[in-house]
Amino acid sequence: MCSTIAGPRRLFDPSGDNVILQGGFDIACPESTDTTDSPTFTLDDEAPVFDDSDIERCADAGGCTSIVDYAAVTDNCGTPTVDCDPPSGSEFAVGTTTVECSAEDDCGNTSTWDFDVTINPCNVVNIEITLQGNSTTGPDTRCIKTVGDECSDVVHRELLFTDGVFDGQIEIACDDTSNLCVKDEQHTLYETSALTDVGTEYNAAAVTLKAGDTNNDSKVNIFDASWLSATFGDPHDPGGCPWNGDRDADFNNSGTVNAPDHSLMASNWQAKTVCACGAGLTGPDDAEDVKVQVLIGELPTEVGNRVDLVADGVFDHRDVFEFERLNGLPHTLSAAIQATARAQKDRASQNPGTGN
Ligand SMILES: [Ca+2]
Ligand SMILES: [Ca+2]
Ligand SMILES: [Ca+2]
Ligand SMILES: [Ca+2]
Repeated sequence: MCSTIAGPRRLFDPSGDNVILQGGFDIACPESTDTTDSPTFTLDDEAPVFDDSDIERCADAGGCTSIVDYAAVTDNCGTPTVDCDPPSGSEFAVGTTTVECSAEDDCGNTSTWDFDVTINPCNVVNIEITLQGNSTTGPDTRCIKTVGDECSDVVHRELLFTDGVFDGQIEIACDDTSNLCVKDEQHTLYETSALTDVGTEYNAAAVTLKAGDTNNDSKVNIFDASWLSATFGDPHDPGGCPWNGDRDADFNNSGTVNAPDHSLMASNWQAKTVCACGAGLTGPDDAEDVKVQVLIGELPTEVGNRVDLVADGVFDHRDVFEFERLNGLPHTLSAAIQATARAQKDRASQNPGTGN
């Protein structure tokens, strides 16, 4: 502890390093060491020491400012008085602000310093994303697109998945954001994750991205089935980030388009998703009237040339059935497509004149 020592009672030793006090003192500056005749005190001539590291971070969740507390100042003796402009605990806007501080210890030693506080225009989101059916053991990178409220703040980022799961932090534009819509444009449908503001960060609800959307229209439909059939047995296509438009039906990330990918598409047949802001579906929303067949001429040439196994100029459940038979697959996808076709036929017969 430090204290000012009254003049009449203090004596300086010849070296100038110590203060020799005549007996009877119980407080002094700084710590005392008893001697036979009198306490001896080392003079505190050390100024307070500060952590002058610059601070850089995203804004606090929910906006574009951040409350910043500064590191504590230390001293060899007691707790110094600190004065900063702006003071610790101030709210900082996006940009760089220089903070100027001074400190004084109990013995009048002072120090001054400055450092920069930089707030970047981002908010941190803690999120867990699971890729449905992903069979990869170990780490693997996928290109994930995120979309904020009002379909704003669209970002494509490579995320490292381990055993099909990404569990970590991403940064989004600083804003009051309620939902994050998440998609692997090359492989999956959108899923919406609700954000909870927990102070400095957002916590996002965990999402599982459903496989099967190869053409990025947020529906698992006949076009995706044609691509699965055309590329069955092919190696996966990296596709870049942002997604470069190359299609890849390797949903389970095994390295090739194979039986598990067929199974995933069959289980998600007719699934579709749309973001809370409306982003997602492209083209006509034919959810009530899902296409169950497509003219071969409507398909890309490299696909059309490979999928019309029952050569009749259209791609439908019959071709999928034959594709499944040739590759030893269960007839789950063809059955699903055929069931949709039957349902459409029934609806059309009940509501004549409203069909397509
Ligand atoms: Ca000191
Ligand atoms: Ca699709
Ligand atoms: Ca695969
Ligand atoms: Ca056909």
